[in-house]
Amino acid sequence: MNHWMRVALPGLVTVGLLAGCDRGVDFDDEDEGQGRASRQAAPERAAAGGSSEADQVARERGLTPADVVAALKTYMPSGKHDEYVMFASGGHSGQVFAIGVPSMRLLKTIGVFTPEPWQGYGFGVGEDVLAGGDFEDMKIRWADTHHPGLSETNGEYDGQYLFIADKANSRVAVIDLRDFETKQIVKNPVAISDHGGCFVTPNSEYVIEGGQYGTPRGWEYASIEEYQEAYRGFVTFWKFDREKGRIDVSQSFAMELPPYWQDLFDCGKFESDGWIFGNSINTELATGNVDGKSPWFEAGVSQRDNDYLHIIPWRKAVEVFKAGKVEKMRDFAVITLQTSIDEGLLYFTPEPKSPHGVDVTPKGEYIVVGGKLDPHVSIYSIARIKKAIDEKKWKPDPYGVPVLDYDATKEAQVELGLGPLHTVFDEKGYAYTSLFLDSAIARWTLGGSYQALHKETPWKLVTKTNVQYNVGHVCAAEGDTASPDGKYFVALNKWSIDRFLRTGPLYPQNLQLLDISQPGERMPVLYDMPLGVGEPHYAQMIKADKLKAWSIYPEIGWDPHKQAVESTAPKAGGEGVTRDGDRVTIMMTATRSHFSPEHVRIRQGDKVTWRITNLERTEDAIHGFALPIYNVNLSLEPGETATFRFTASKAGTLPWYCSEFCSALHLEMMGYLLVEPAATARADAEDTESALVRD
Ligand code: RUQ
Ligand code: CUA
Repeated sequence: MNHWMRVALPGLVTVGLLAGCDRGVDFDDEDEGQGRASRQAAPERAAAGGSSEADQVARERGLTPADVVAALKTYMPSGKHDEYVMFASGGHSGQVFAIGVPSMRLLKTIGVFTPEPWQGYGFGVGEDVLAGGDFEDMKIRWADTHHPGLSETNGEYDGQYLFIADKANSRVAVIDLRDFETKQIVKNPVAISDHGGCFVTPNSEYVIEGGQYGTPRGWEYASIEEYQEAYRGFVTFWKFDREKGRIDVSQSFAMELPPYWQDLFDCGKFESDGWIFGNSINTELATGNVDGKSPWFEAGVSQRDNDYLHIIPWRKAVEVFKAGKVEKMRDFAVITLQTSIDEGLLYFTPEPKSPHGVDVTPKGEYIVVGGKLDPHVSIYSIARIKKAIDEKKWKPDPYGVPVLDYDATKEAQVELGLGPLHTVFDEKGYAYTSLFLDSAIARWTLGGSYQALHKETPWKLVTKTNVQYNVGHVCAAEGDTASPDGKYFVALNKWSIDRFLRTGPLYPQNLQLLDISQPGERMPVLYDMPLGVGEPHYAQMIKADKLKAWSIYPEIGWDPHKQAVESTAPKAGGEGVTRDGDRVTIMMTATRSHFSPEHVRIRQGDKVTWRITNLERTEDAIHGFALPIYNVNLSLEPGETATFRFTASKAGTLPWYCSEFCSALHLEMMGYLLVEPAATARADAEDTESALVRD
């Protein structure tokens, strides 16, 4: 470890503390390699001696040499930018988090399924987007976001769009990464719950949403006793129109599956291009302790030794959909199970009981399935799968779906430890799998064409790093693309016992950053990031320079929903209030530090259309617009125009104000909405001839 013995810190002279080696402290031990648990074993071995300021700080804070290295690797000096951005699902917050890596600083929470007042999402504008996810007359304003999926070109993140699914209500959202805003939410018309979404095809032609719990088709009712016949699983193919930046529901379709509780899905690439893979966890068709005698779900769904990996040639499914061989369910095209079987769209192969996670290797040859209740990961090869299909090496399942021979499709099994779940990859030919029960990350070697990258024994465990605790998903830099970067790895831990100051019985989640840049056995934990907003499930980490986010909207009067200039938007000089009967239109502009007009006089009962344009062309010159009682709060970004509507049912004198501290005179950036009570307004109206109210 001599290479870091003399490191220059910004603003400090060469750090003397790292010369501690010279004074007999052995830094080159396995502390650094094996995470915090073992590092804590030797806190007394804090950097010794030395006289520099850094040395003194390390000593006073009781930092070990490994701590100091971790700090040096993650510290981001003021004004410097992170190399990667990780998009993490927000779990039951319904949102998405953008986090800088390696600093692990939260850059933004993106409002997706849940209203978000700072972004003015769902408080005056954005309701139409949120309403896209409603079910009939039921307003749904939360979500359990699971798997974010960045748009891809040739199997690489292209930085244009992000998709995220809601497990609770089976919905999918589209986020435009030019402004990091949610543009669309679609409700799945046939499936009630999902899990395996979102995963995109290598050129984002389709956004895949895999189902979860078996349900009656089309949100209908059927008793639990009819499970086998009336319940089904689904996988949905949402057609993405990149030009429009929207999912085209009319070109989307679902495939009906047996009610096996489909779990995760992933898309093939290169050799496996045109295929998708999904696992399942209830081929037992268990229905829980419905009669007081049957096992609880937890035992009932784990009785068989095997479940089924689902193998679907999606391009072929698209052809079948385009040929019109579909049934309509709630106006949505569905390829029935029988059609899938007849057309060769669905195959199974056994996987160890109740597995979890299915991940395609970077070059697409292999599919890795986490054992969950089995200590192995099972690796299948697409070449073997194709061969088994060609040679018809199968037996039908009870629904008639061909189940391929396990040995014919399996490439390898690697024993990793307890509770293997999800796998990501690096550039060195290693795979990384979360071990939920072991609370560890396993690094293991891939075989086949990856062999040349590491020259170690293929399909073998290399090392494990402990994490705190109960790790679910994992994320590595570009770790599920065609060309992973390695370097950084994040464990998304479900529990955080003893890691942070206590915040009551609800603990934060713990996102732990690991350094995976060195081959072999060193894979140290660098940083703990508490996240107190919701439980992130999957995350994806993209090279920051691939993101081309706007600093201001391209033109004044920009409508972010259309991503185009709105020609009728309020302009400087065109401000005012006009009336047509009881319809009032307010044309307003905002700039530092005033709204124009500053007074709006209306009458109780008026139907109000309020439009505001932010005239600013300066980066970060945001104006808010907060209006009491009427539940309005906007975020007007430079150039943005917004329109909101309400009926002025409550009379009163309401001060509105700018809710972003935009200038020294921000407190003065306000105005009055004067809503005359109905009775007074009637009397006044008789006195007034003008229908035009000008401020
Ligand atoms: S899966 S529990 Cu991403 Cu591990 Cu949802
Ligand atoms: Cu504009 Cu504060």
